[in-house]
Formats: sequence, structure tokens, C-alpha cells
Amino acid sequence: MSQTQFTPRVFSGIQPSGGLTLGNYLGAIKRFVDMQGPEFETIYCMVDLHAITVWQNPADLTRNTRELCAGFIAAGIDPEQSVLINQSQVPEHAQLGWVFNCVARMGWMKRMTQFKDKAGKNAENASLGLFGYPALMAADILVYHATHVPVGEDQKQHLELTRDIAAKFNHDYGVDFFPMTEPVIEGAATRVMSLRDGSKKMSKSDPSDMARINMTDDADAIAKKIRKAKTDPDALPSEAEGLENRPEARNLVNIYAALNDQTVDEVLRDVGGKQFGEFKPMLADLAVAKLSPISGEMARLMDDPAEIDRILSRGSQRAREITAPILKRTYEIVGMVAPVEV
Ligand code: AQP
Repeated sequence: MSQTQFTPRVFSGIQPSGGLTLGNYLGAIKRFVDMQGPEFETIYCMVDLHAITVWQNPADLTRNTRELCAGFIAAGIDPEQSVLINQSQVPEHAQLGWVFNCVARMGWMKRMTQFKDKAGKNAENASLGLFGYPALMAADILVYHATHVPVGEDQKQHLELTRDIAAKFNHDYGVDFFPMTEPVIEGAATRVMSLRDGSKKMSKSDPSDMARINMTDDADAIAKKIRKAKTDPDALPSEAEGLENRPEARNLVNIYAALNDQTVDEVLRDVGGKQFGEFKPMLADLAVAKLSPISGEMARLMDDPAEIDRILSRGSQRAREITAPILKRTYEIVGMVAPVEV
């Protein structure tokens, strides 16, 4: 079979399941901005259908979706250049998601560590949607024939599943229709950790607000959270190897490097030998300098929610020009009878 050439296309999404965190920014949004340019078509999504796999207060979901859109734009995503959408406005995501529910195997889904983490001990009471989440995520990506997906480290397993689903679909139906999407997991902060526990991911839904930096935190809150961040008593090393077995120290250095567009070694060349008492205020100043312009712009954009809604509606129209033909062809391949003029 001849190899199909796919248009270089980037897709990625974030759940409007709470306020944006520094983890979402460094692991995802900042990378989304980097990938905007002539090399790729870029599509970025507020994945509201994923958000409801755990309970969302409806008013909060609406607000969080708009605020996430404001965050994307404030961080540098240009809604003219990139397609910005909320998932529920592009029905082909959910339609292809169903087809992929029928392609993915139970055994594959049961291995997904994010389900185990999120469902916790009470898995019997988790929603069916939470279990099926990775098949819908595969559809989000493949309904655009996306070739590249920038994500944080925690999404690696879901992207491997996306490739497994694409390969099984192509094999079962004897086609070369869905691409083998490449995960793009790069930079110094692919896994930003909790400020309170260096073994846990920084997360929107962490019950402790002190564990994360929210994109809407003001300068005082950022400085306080960094000052109180858990560390160890030793000075910073001069080389990256010195961060081994020091998860909290590594996390703060990674955050500094990612915010300042440096490598960890470059940062340590400058700060090696310093105590945290000296390094933490440097990190706080840097974080405030980088994040305050974004949070200020987010607040300005949130003053005009109608404009955000217009951006999302325009985005969904553009998105459907890509997704409708791909879904139509998928249905043909599967053998669904198509509508005719009547
Ligand atoms: N701590 C993190 N470090 C690096 N990247 C991260 N991402 C999330 N947390 C970190 C990346 O952000 C993108 C969107 O994630 P999501 O909102 O869809 O889901 P999530 O990974 O479940 O994020 P949260 O913050 O942990 O949300 P909740 O608390 O609602 O579950 C992804 O690319 C992810 O890798």
C-alpha cells in the first residue's frame, strides 16, 4: 500500500475543568504558541466533553471554557492563524469517538494509568466517560488527521493508544486512512510537579491551592506560593546530575528554565551554589514577569465574553471544513449508508 502524505497539522486540547495552571502553561500552551507558524496548520481546543467525565458545575464549565480561550489568546495564540474551538461545537469529535469506542479494546483501556489515578479507589463509581476518555481523545486528534500533538509527559500513554487505534482501524479496514500521530513532548517542563509534593503532578484539581500556580494568581500569591514551596536544605548543584533524587529542587529549576527559555544546565551554571532562600525570590520575580502580562490580558479579554463566543463559533466553522469530510470518509470505510438527496 502506498504511504499517504498527510498535511502537517497540529492538534491539542486542554480541559476547562478549572483555572489554568503553570503546568498547563509550560507543558502545553507555551508549546502550542511555539508551534504556530508556516510549518503547521494549528488547531487548539477547549475539550469540554472531556471535562464532564467528572462532575462540572454548569455555570463554572461555561466560565472556565471562556477563560481557557482567553488564556490561549493571552499567551500568544492568534485566533486568525490557529483554529480555536470548544470540542462540543464540532460534533465530528464525538461521532468519531463512538467509532473508536468500537475499535479500542477493553484490555488497552484498562491499562490507562490516568483512569486509575483519577478514578482512585472508587473506580466502580467513576463515569463510563472517564474510562472511555482516551478513545475520544484519539478521535479529537484523528478527526483532523493531525500529524503532531504537543502535550505534557502525562499524556504520553494516551498518544500511544491513539496510534494503536489508528493502526487497528487501518489494518481492520485495509486502508491507510489515519496517520501515525507524533507526540511532541519537549522542553524543560514536560511534567511540572506540585509545589507541596515533588512526586505529584501540578494539577488544576489538586485540593490545595498552594500546590499550584494559577495563571490568574497575582504577584503576591505567586511569590507566597514559591516562598512556601517544599524544598530540601541543600544548596543548588552546578550540573543537572546534582538534581537526582531531589524532586522538589529539580521541579523549581525546571520551572525557571522553562519560563526563561533556557536549559537546566544553563540555569545551574548561573545559580549553582545558591541556597533556596536566594533562588526562590529570583524564581518568583521571573514567574511574575512572565505570567502577569498573560493574566492581565486574560482579564481584559474576559470583559467581553461575547467576543470569545464569536471566536469559538468562527473556529468551529473552520474546523468543520476539515472534520466533516474526514468523518464522512470514515463512515464510508466502515460501511454506513450515507444520506442522499430526497
Ligand atoms: N503538571 C503538568 N506539567 C506539564 N504539563 C501538564 N499538563 C497538565 N498538567 C501538567 C498538560 O496540559 C495539557 C492539558 O491537560 P488537561 O487539562 O487536559 O488535563 P490534565 O492533564 O488532567 O490536567 P490537570 O491540570 O491535571 O487537570 P485536572 O486536574 O482537571 O485533571 C496536557 O497536554 C497535559 O499534558
